[in-house]
Amino acid sequence: MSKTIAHEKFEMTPKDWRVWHPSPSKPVFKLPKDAVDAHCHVFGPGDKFPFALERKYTPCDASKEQLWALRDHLGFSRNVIVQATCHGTDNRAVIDALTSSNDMARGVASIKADISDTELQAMHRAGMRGVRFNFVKRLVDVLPKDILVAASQRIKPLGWHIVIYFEAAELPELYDFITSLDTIIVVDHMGRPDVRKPVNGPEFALFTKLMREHDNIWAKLSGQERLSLQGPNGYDDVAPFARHIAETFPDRILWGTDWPHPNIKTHTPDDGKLVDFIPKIAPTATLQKKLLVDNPMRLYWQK
Ligand code: 0GY
Repeated sequence: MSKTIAHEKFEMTPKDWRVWHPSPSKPVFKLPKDAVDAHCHVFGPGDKFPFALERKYTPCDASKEQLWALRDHLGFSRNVIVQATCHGTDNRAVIDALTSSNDMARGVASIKADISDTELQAMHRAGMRGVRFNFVKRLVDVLPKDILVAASQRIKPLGWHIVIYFEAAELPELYDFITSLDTIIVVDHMGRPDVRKPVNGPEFALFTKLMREHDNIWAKLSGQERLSLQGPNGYDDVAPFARHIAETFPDRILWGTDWPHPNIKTHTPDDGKLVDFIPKIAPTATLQKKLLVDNPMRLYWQK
C-alpha cells in the first residue's frame, strides 16, 4: 500500500487541474441499453482515502456518489473504474466504490509485484478485473519492465487483463515489451496519438499495426478531451483516429468518459458533449453496441 500522511488536508494542484463540470448537459445521443462507461475514476474523498505520497498531482475529490449520479444522468448502466496515479497502489477508494455498486462497477487496480495472493483474491471478489501499467512520465516514476513482467504473472491466474497508458512517441520503445505480454492488453486513449499528424502516417500506423498483428490488444477510444487541439467544439480532430480503429477492430474497442478528467488544463469537459462525440467514431447502431455494451460486458462481466 502507498505511504500517505494521516489526516493531511489536501489542496488540489491549481496549475494542473480543473474541477469537473458541475452541471454537464444531457446528451443528444441516446446511449444503447446497458451501456458501460469503461474509463472513469474516483478520487478520495481525501479525508477518507488519502492521496498517495508519491503522487504527481493532487486532484479535487470526486466521489463514488458523484460518479453514480453522472452515470444516471448520461444514461449509462455500468462503470469501469480505473485506479488513478494520485492514489498510487492504495486501491481502497476504488474497492469501496466497487463493493457498493450493486455489481454495476468493475475496476482496474495498480499493484506492487509482491502483493499477496490473499489480497489479489479479495480484490477480484470486490470486482477488480485488471491491472494498469503506466508509462506517462508526468504521472509516475515508470517502473522497470522486469517488475511489470512479475506483476503480469501475478494477475494471470485470475484471468485479469493489463491496461497500458503511454504516449504515442513512446510506442517504438515499448513495442516489444507490449507484444511480449500474453494477457489481453487494453491501451488507454488509443495510445495518445498526436492528432496533428495524419491518421495514415507512420506514427499512428505503428499503433494500427500493433492491433492488426496482435489480437490480444484492445483500444479505448476515449480521451478526446485531452487529445484534441481544436477543443470542445466537437473534438473533430480526434474523430478520424478513433473511427479508423473502431471500423478496423470493432470487437476490441471500449469507450469511457474519463470523468473527472484529471490534468485537463484547457477547458472543463462537458460529459454530455463527450457522449455526443460517440456517433462520430461509431456511426452505426451495430458499432455503437459493440463499443458500449458487447465488448465491455465480455471483458468485465463474464468472469
Ligand atoms: C486519465 C489520464 C490521466 C491521468 C491518469 O491515473 C492518472 O492519474 O490516468 C492523464 O493525466 O493523462 O486517463 O485519467
